[in-house]
Amino acid sequence: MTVFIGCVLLTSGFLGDTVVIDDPILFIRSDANSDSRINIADVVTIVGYITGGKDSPAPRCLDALDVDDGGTVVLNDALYLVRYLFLGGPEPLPPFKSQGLFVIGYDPTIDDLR
Ligand SMILES: [Ca+2]
Ligand SMILES: [Ca+2]
Repeated sequence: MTVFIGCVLLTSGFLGDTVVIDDPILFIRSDANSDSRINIADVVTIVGYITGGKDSPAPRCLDALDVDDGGTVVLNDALYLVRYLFLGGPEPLPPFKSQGLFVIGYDPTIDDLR
């Protein structure tokens, strides 16, 4: 079974069903491709969205792409995530991690992204 809570893929298994809970504002910041993992694929998703790559699927949650919580999705969000993943840079802004574990949450700041 595959379960999406808002923008977050929580589980995948063997039943092949998909459950979507319609709360699009719950997310993990920087999980741009909504697979509940934070890695280079999320950087690729952000760059694909910014450049309008036709092979890039539409992101489920634009807030997740806004890594620096600046209210816009721009190249700096991809660079921020690269710095975090590979150069020891700061963590993405909340909702991201709490006590070392990824957390699903709401955007603490008001912006036009969903
Ligand atoms: Ca991801
Ligand atoms: Ca941003």
